[in-house]
Amino acid sequence: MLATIYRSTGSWYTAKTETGFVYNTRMKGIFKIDDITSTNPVAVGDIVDIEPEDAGNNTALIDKIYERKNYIARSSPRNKKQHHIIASNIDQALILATLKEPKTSQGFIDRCLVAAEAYHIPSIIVFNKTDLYKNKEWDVFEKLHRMYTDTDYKVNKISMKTFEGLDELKRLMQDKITLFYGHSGTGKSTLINYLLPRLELRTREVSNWSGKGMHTTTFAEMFDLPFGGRIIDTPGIREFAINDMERSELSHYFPEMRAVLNNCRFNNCLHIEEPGCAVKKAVEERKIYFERYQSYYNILISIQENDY
Ligand SMILES: Nc1nc2c(ncn2[C@@H]2O[C@H](COP(=O)(O)OP(=O)(O)O)[C@@H](O)[C@H]2O)c(=O)[nH]1
Ligand SMILES: [Mg+2]
Ligand SMILES: [Zn+2]
Repeated sequence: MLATIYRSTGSWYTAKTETGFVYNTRMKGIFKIDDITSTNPVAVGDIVDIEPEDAGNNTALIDKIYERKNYIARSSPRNKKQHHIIASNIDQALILATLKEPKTSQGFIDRCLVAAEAYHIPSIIVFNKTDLYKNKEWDVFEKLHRMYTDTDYKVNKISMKTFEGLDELKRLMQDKITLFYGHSGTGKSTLINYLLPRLELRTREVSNWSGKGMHTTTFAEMFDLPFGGRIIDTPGIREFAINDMERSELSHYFPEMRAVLNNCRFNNCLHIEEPGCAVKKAVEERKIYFERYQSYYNILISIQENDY
């Protein structure tokens, strides 16, 4: 029976069948699916075959995990070489940002975009709390809007106070699996509470309950949207694994750099001081935004630090 994993709590996984039936599932034996060292074999978003076990308890065994279209991971705090897969089969990442109370830095947005690019997931940048913006914030918004749409990212603006932009946002999310991401205070919970019907919210409260003997190793959780589609919430995840990226890979995850880097004189060009660098030339000619190049440089430096 085909099912999708909605939640993982230790060795148990909540799976929902195509007809909407929910099972508590476990792995049948141990099997390896990806060629990566992962601390968790089953992830939220995985499509699996399940075999119902005990009708009274709604339990089932997972027979098979289908190949993942994509996944996001974070490195394990104990061992940087080990990965914890947060979620899989994602259609798009929604990066929630704010320009006031609190202000999201451009650097943070770019790091999110790079991580999503590395995992082959398209991104939408959503600026929340527009009700708080004054001239100063609108100037920043216009600048960022131009920069990111020029780089072919979708940019939206919403307010959870005035409900500006929410219909358009729902249209973008309809029938898709959207991963929610943003630093705390941006209004992620407010937006999710608005999108989900009451029934889904109740499961949300239950799943966050940390009782005796229950491990709250829930790093991601999927919910059905009433208008079609699903969202994946990532509570408590501060950053996706960007730190195991090779320095030479980084520019490939900036679409505007990816478009020109084949013209660099050296094929191992890091686009810093090398002669004949097509990326730096594009920055000088203002074909690549200097601010994006700056983010590139800052991330590059942070990768170098991780090497030692
Ligand atoms: N003015 C204003 N406040 C908002 C908006 N959205 C959320 N907030 C407030 O921002 C604070 C943080 O929201 P929350 O949803 O908890 O953020 P989270 O940390 O991302 O989950 C709360 O006090 C919300 O009421 C908005 O559009 N406008
Ligand atoms: Mg929250
Ligand atoms: Zn170069």
